[in-house]
Amino acid sequence: MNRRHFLSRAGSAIGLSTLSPRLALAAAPARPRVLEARKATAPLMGAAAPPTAVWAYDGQVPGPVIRTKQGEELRLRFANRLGQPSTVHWHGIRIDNAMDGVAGLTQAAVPPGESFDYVFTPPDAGTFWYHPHNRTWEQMARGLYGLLIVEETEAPAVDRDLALAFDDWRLGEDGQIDEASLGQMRDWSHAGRLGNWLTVNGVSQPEIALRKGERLRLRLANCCNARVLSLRLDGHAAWLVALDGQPIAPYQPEDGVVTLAPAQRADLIVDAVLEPGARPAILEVGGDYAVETAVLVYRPEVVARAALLPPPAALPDNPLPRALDLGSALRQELLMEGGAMGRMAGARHKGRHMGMRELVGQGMVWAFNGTAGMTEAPLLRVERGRTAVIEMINDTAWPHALHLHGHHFRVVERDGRALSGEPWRDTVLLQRDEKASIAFLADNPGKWMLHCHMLEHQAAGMATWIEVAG
Ligand SMILES: [Cu+2]
Repeated sequence: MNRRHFLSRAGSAIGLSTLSPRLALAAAPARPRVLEARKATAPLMGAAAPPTAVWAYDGQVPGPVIRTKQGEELRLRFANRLGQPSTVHWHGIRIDNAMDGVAGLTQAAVPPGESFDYVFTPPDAGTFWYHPHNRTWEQMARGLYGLLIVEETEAPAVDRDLALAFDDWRLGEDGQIDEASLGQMRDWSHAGRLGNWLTVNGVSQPEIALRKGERLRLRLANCCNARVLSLRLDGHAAWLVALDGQPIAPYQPEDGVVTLAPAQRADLIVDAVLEPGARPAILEVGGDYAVETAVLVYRPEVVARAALLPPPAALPDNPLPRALDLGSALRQELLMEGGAMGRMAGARHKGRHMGMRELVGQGMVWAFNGTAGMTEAPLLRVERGRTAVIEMINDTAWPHALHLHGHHFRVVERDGRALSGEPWRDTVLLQRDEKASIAFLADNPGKWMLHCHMLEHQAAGMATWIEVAG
């Protein structure tokens, strides 16, 4: 009896008597895990203050940490219970194009009340994250984001693996999200929406317990709309072991500072060397300030070690391209223009040229190669298997964080200096007036966005796409 025949008889009296519950369970397709976006509240200002109304995945901010294993299929049913259409983008995953979650490019936005099944197998282990890719500037500002951790088959030996999602919120005096400023052109044409309230995993200045002698893996993710974070763990020499999910040769950064543009991640290995009672902070540092974002609290107990821990080994390699053939690469310039204090006089939008005044009326203030916003044709069309180089020129008075979907890339040139062996990244920070060339192997077919991850810049024109043919 073949399988179909067997199943078709299962409902009959004879079938039922021969079908054990165990077989019935095994035959049922695996139910996907549901990830539901809905309105919720979160105690952003602390337990003593009234909670903040947010939009959240599964009712929590950040959304649940989704943990999976490298090479294993992940099935997630996104259920949209918001009042507006949404999608889920799996940031940094070299994913099948149809699962990339970009509304209007790889899928239609999921209407309120409907759902969409995301099924993909992450090729790379590392620290990734997820967020909407429809009205991202609003939906993320309201709380929709979460971490996606893909575990190595052979994970490094650590006592604890801590994932920390950093976010800055713009809250009013009442502790609620400042809605009046959503979409405000002053933010869009300047640095983007900068918050006035910083949280780590949805909590302001959380205390994280640890014990002397432990080895920690710290996964830091910048989930802010637009703020660049420079983070330093006080009192410890941390090893940087991965950036944007991809392993690097471990090293201890100068001054201990790790700078993360919006959407960037860093994995650190930290040995807890302080004494019980110590309270070192993870600081966000600038030229003349240091803010405590979270505090590590050493517990009275100590983990005894027979010997000092050796420096951490490199994380296992991910299946990234072996070589980038720069000599035969397809090259494309990307001129970034616009914004406050810029020189841009106008740009193409909706198929015709507009002056600045008209552009601003359309909510546009930035342009790539003279065009504001998405175009019918891609910026670049490249055959599968070829190396592509995008020469980015930041001709604006602002930093930008350029994110390429579906691929990791290396920076191969900065301000005219050739670089080799730079880390694989999915997001790169360009300072004002800076130039940087990125190279990647176009090995993932489909339509892939390339945009500024300062979400207000993206919404106001800094968005384009490339196509990998084949
Ligand atoms: Cu930008």
